Amino acid sequence: MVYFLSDVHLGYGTQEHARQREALLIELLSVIAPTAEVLFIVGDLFDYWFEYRTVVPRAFFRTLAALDQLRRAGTQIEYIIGNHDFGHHDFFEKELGIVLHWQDIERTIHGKRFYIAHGDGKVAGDWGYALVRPVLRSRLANVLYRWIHPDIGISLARLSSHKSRQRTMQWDDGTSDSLETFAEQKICRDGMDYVVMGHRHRPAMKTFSCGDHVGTYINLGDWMSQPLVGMFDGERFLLEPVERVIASAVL
Ligand SMILES: [Mn+2]
Repeated sequence: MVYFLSDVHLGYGTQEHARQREALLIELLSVIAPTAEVLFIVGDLFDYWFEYRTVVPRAFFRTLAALDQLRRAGTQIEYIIGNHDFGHHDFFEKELGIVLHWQDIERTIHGKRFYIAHGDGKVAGDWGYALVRPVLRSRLANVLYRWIHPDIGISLARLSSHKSRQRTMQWDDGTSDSLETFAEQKICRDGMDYVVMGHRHRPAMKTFSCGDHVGTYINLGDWMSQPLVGMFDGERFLLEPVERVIASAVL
């Protein structure tokens, strides 16, 4: 089984809610371990992340340990960086053996073509972010930022993340969905079977038919409103509530 999750936004909200979300994630990671060939983290796992050469944010150590355990159980983990958790360096790769991607990826899974992207920079009205994205992600900005004391640097990352999310929520006006348009292009123009994204904070599963080709766009939603996990068994793609996946694994 191949699993997909995105926009968990660990660290967001009251400490109680953040901890609940984290506990749910950790439970999910442990129940999928026996069946998970691959886990794709489709961005914004953390509400903020900034790491230094020798320091990582302590608030997430439980999740880091759970990811480590899943890796040791033999699951391959690929992590597409989102717009909230771009402060990565090499901790995930070097300490956890998780493959980090700074760009969208394409994979063939059980003969089906997948296009996997967080979705930032694709939403209409996101042009402000499209302009600052290369700056935020630049090597120079990263190096300079690392000169700030971690207690201050990580607080700043947290603060700027809060601003960024307020913006993301404003797109949720229901008038147009450019991620859907993007997905349709990937399916109809590039022949993808599945396009999996997050970022929009609104779950979706929509099939597009073009000629004799049929493809499906999946949006994984977000964990603040309804924690979901995408599951592909080689035949079907399911978008399931995390609680249900945990409950059925326990039975
Ligand atoms: Mn997000």
